[in-house]
Amino acid sequence: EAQPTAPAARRFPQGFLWGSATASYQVEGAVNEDGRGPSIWDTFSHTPGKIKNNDTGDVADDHFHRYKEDIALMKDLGLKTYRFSVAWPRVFPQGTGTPNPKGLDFYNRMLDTLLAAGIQPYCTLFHWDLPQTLEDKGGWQSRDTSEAFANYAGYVAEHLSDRVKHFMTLNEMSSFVDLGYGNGVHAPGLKLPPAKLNQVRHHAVLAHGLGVQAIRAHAKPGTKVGLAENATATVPVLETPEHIAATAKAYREVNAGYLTAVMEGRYTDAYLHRAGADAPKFTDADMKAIGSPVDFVGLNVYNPAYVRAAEGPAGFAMVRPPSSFPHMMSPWLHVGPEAIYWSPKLAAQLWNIKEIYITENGASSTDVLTPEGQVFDTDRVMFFRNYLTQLHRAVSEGVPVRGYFCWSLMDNYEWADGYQYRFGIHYVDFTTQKRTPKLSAHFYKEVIARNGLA
Ligand code: GBH
Repeated sequence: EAQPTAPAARRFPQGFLWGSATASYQVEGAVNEDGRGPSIWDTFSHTPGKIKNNDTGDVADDHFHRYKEDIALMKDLGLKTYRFSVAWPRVFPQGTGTPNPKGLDFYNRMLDTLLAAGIQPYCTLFHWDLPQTLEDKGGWQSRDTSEAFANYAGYVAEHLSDRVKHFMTLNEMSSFVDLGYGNGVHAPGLKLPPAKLNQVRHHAVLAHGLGVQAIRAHAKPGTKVGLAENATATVPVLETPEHIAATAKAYREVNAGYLTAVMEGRYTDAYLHRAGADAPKFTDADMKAIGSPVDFVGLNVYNPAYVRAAEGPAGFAMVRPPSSFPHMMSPWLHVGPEAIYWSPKLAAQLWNIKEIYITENGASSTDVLTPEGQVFDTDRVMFFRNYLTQLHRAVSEGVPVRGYFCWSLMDNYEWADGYQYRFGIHYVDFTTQKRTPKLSAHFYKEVIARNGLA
């Protein structure tokens, strides 16, 4: 049945790309199939005590076998686009060297089904499942890993760019570096001292830059390249000129090791000054590669980081959320819808970006099925309605956001939180693998049909 178009005041531009996202280790399962090598997440999730309930991604959503059913869910939602990631250890089981011929077959099958459903693929090349063999040789502490990533990225782009027109190099450098190598909460579980951690950061941005170059060298003409970064979403404590100006400064500085380095091809003076003797070692050629022009920027937006104007050389100060600040089930996921207004707006202003996507946005809960088999996730619907209202505000001011990917299509393996915290708009029973659209799926379907909010 035809949905009424959203009222003009709440409508998105024609052709706005409504999507949903997943990541390989979080949904695929089938970890030993068709020659896939082990990743650091297989090792980490099988190390007792690292993950809530010792949950692993061995089966996850069994998406590897159920991709057709999952694409049918996407089609039913009316999705225009789907963001997925390729598992590096399926394609190069040892991370480098000889590719596994069966490695890309799964993605070929999946992509053919997706395109037949009229859904555009957006492909992430690294969503944290680093081949274990590379970790054994130093992982992201070694610049060889940056080179190996570029080689892998070029190979995938060469083989998939007949169907994939948008590639993202790395997902959330700041998450996998800080959590995996800084506080040890994610794989590989290291807690490196500052100098070594800064070097890992450098190798991550270098991998991005070399990856961009390799993709351009090997992909079909017209292929677009970007990244998906969870730049800390700075939000002014009040929308006054002085706090807004401080917030723009903060956005550039708190993201200096990652997005700012990529957009400017340099580390800010303040970043290098703060790091002092612990600053990363790098060459001019590294920085040139890191600053390789991108075609688009993907921003994963969740929680806000409040900023105020302050005296002193930095000109800003961060304001911690007070004790009663509302959050979703994940304690870090404070509900600050303005984050999705300010993050793309500031990025576009600071670096004159012309094409932005919200590559992730979503909310966790511990959803339960009613006896009738339904899920009334009014919490998640509230979250989406508020964030989309603020996204609409940005878009209607001319901020060049071209699409939005909700996280996630379905409940999946939430890293160190295992299966307990659910982010899906489809409920997954992890015993039977039955998928059930939640209220939020019905909500999102309406948004897509109306191209806006009611
Ligand atoms: C994204 O990260 C990921 O890309 C995605 O794979 C994930 O499923 C999704 O969001 C939901 O989490 O544990 O207190 O140290 C979101 C950004 C930044 C959120 C780091 C968790 C760790 C907080 N993440 N943060 S804590």
